[in-house]
Amino acid sequence: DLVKARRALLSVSDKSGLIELARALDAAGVELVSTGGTAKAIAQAGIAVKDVSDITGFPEIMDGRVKTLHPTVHGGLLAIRDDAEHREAMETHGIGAIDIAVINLYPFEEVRAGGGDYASIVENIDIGGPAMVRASAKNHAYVAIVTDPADYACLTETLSQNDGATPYRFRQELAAKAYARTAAYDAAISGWFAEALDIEAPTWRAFGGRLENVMRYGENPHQKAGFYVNGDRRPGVATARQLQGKQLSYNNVNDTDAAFELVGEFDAGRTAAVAIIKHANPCGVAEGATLKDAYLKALACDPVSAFGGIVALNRLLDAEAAEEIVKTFTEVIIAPDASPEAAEIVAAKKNLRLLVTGGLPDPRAGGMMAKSVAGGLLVQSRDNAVVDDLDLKVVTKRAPTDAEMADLRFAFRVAKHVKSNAIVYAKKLATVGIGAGQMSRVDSSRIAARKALDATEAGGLTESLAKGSVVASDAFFPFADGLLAAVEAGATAVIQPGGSMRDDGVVKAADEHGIAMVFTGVRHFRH
Ligand code: 93A
Repeated sequence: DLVKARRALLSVSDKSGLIELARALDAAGVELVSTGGTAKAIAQAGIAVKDVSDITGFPEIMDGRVKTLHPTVHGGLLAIRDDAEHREAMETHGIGAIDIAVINLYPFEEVRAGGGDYASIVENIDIGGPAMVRASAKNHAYVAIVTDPADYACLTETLSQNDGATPYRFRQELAAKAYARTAAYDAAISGWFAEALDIEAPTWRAFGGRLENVMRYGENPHQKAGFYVNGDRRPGVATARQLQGKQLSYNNVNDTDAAFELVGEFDAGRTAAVAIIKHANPCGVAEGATLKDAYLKALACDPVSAFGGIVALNRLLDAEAAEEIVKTFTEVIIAPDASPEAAEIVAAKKNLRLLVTGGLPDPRAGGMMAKSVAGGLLVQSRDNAVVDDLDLKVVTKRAPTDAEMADLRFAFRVAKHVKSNAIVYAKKLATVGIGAGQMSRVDSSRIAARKALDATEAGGLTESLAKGSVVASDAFFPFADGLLAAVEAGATAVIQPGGSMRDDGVVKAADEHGIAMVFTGVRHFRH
């Protein structure tokens, strides 16, 4: 199953690593055939190369739209070498076999992400490239198809280890990768159309993505995992620069995403904000005069859970905040940027990953989210409702004070990012107790109250942190019990969507206890 490499076809838009590869192939005695720009680059480096027009006997036409779409090329890629009829066709039509294809496609994703105009995005839909990739991959019994410059070194090494030939298993693996690439490419094109035409449902096609990173394992060590990116430039885990630390794990990426999306809710011009995340739920979130202030307030909410957590900041990480964060064992820090002093402080912790994104994600932006279920994908538009845009209605006799109102907005902003059922206690723009992921709302209320007591004890305080706090609920209280649990803990104001059949009873219970309650009219389920 070894195939001796005699002839290679190279046609690449991304020319990185090209010359090195061409030189190695040439030295291994492989004949090179190439398209316009690629051939030019190879020839300029002084390496012998044939132009594809020389083998097709046909010029590149229509601005290169038609250059390799020719039987000489596709016959050379698709021929079954030990089939008598195929061999006869090759001889009759002067078709030479191609044993290696090195192809990367027109940069559709990059041009789209770079905000190219309609015509130039369309022009960057590669037709001939994917046709050759798919043909080569189909004929992997004979052809090695390389679609990623990161695999060039592996190709030359494999050739030198096998006396200038490629093994079957190697060609099979390359074929699998090739189809993943063309699938992702078409998914990106379809996703672009859907966005341009404002068709929402079909955008699930945009979830093809490109394999960015193979992880050591998935959620658990016996699961395999990879990180696929789809070209969306939203600041966050997919586009961040990792300045230091170990490779991100599957859970790291999931948690870091949750953390950064949460701090994206806090306008950096208005306030400093910090979120600490564990298992994709916040265990502490706070606004502060400075990041250090916000971090300490967030940490105080649940210092036990913060151990081994992810810390997200909405502003440039400064030295003062970095010094505090490194005192607690932390897995990842993510921020729009980091000062050189802060980066140096973090550098003392070799394993701690530091990611910088260059900006914050826009919480109001559209876009689609997907979740896999048995047999398919569930797709929906992003929850881009922001409390500042909502028509808040006071439904109790007592209206919230200004301080309560600020905390209510804060708490509802956080509740959006807590797994349902979500109950968030907040005071002075910091969470003091969070109840997440319970099957009954009253259990979440009780857990959040219990966490507030724990935080009180951890802080060595005498008065419960829940006293004088406000409470946010991601969905309406179906009964008064959840509200009463909050009242008992010492909360004075509540924010919730409203809309229950029993709203009247819940509002009445609030009035009886002098609670101020606000309806948002918008629900924030998150699962
Ligand atoms: O315009 S195409 O869709 N038509 C073709 O026949 C064709 N053949 C190769 N694009 C085509 N290609 C692409 O050209 C390759 O996929 C590669 O991305 C690029 C290389 O062109 P050059 O060698 O001129 O830089």
